[in-house]
Amino acid sequence: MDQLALIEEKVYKGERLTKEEGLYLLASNELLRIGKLAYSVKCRKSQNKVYYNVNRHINLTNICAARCKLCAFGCDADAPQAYIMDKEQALAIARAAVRQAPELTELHIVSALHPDRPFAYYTDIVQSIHAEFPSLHIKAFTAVEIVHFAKISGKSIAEVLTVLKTAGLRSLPGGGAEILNDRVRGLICEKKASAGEWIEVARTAHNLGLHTNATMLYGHVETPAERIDHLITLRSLQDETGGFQAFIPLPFHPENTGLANVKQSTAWENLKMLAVSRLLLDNFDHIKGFWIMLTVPIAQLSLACGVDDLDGTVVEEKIVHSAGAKTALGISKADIIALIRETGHLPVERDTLYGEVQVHREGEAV
Ligand code: V47
Repeated sequence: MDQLALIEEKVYKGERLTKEEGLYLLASNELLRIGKLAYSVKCRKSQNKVYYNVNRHINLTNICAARCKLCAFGCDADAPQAYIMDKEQALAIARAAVRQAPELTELHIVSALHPDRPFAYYTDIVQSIHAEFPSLHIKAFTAVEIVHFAKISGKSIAEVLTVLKTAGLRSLPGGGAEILNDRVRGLICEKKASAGEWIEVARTAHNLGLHTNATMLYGHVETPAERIDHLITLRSLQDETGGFQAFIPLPFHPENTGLANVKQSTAWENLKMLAVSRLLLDNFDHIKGFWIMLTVPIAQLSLACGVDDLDGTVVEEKIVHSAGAKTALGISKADIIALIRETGHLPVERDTLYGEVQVHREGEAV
């Protein structure tokens, strides 16, 4: 039996894959077999459903003290594109978003690490949005931002999260994880939270009853082993807390970053990474194919490789568009439903915690 057949047998029996098996899969070019295997896991977990949500991204500021090499969004305060929203501007975006899409369920709020805005600036915005739109789920602040808030406020991570939770924060997005390895972080994002700090925030959030997502930014300076170690680190924490909802592999976009010479990952590599993530992360319910970073065609193909969630309508994306992404800034609900339907899956609008908002059976109006 070849090694892949042994891996297939393990997966069909529901057995956990090892680091070595993960490395074998990453190095293999049998994409169709790997994709099919990952798809069998997806079907076990979410049958023929594919999820999306109606959301809106808000980035409060791009002024950043960390200025990571991987990032084209953050800038200095005196850069021509520098901006920071005040509370009224953030509220105005939330109001406009609800006006444009009354069915909006989620605000995804992340920002740069502003050098001197106090913690109260962020809590005030969360509190004000929550007061005006109590049924909107506020998914905000990456673990990296939480570490920054702890530093500027002198509070512990648990205190920061508790204050934000009281203000109306309901869950955390998965950004800032990059590769959870300090060698890699030293090369691509040396000034921001370490791997250990990122993990500590996720653990603390889960212990406080806040669900989080996890991302992996790949396709820059990391080795295959560092990618697989990243997955296994997340899998171990998920065994401990069960607090992760979705895993989101993010292909690196080099344009306008400090790593502009890096060759961007290909469709082949992206699909394999999604499939391998589905196979290694046996304790994650959802693998998200973020269409904005993958492109719509690859996101659609990813539904045959283990992905069961395409993220949302988004409306306005800044982070990866600063780095050369050519995808649209947002997508309509009708378009996302149509592209899921075309693959033979059942489109399901979800809320942030995967509660089903609307199941789009064939022939039913959107
Ligand atoms: O944290 C930054 C990444 C992330 C680049 O949790 C880049 O539901 C590619 O985390 N090329 C932000 N990626 C996006 C993110 C996210 C997106 C959608 C859904 C969720 C979720 C989370 O984007 C950053 C960083 O890892 N990023 N620069 C770049 N040049």
